[in-house]
Amino acid sequence: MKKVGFIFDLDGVIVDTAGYHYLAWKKLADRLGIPFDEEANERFKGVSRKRCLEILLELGGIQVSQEQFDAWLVEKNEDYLLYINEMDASEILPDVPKVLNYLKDHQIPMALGSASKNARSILEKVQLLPYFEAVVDGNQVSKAKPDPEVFLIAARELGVAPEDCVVFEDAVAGIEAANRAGMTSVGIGDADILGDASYTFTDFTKIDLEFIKDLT
Ligand code: B16
Ligand code: MG
Repeated sequence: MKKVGFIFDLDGVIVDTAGYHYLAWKKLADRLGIPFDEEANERFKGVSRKRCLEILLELGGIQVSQEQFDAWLVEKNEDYLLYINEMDASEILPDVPKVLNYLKDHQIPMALGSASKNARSILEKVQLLPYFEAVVDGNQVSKAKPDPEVFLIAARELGVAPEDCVVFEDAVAGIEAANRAGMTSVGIGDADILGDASYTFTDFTKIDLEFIKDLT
């Protein structure tokens, strides 16, 4: 039997931390007088923290020194962590454990592939860290999605060939990264937006375990 690996994005796939990112960015935006709403926050999904701040400052037409830029990155993350520290297993998105438990029971290796530098502590908070053989996050990756780097590192750490990996992603850039890595891509969200994915589901409640079995 060929060895397959499953790779999961974090925000928007396993948990919905976008709301907490929004609250933390909104606080900074309000303080700087930059108009920022949930629609603008859509542009931040799957994007690195540094790139998010660059976009925010572009929205406000603000240019700052590297020192100030770095200080605001720290400030935003400290506010974000106040929310993350309150997270528990109740925040795992519906039916995600159904799929993770199936894979675990069948000894199919799993990895996380996320842009977040807080990924490991979020997994710990929601008690899912033991499920993952590899956690590849914003600390290890130098090229952001849509570059396939994050998923290629995850495949290497799992010891599985890229073409035998399946990626679950909610962001367009993440689907592109998975496709460029030569992996099977499963889009979680709107099929009209994630049209380049090999398969799409609105959420995990729509995923049948027969579908997972067929991919293994
Ligand atoms: P952090 P994902 C991404 O998570 C978020 O979607 C994105 O909004 C965030 O800016 C990025 O992580 C970095 O997060 O500030 O915690 O390093 O979808 O790649 O799991
Ligand atoms: Mg995501």
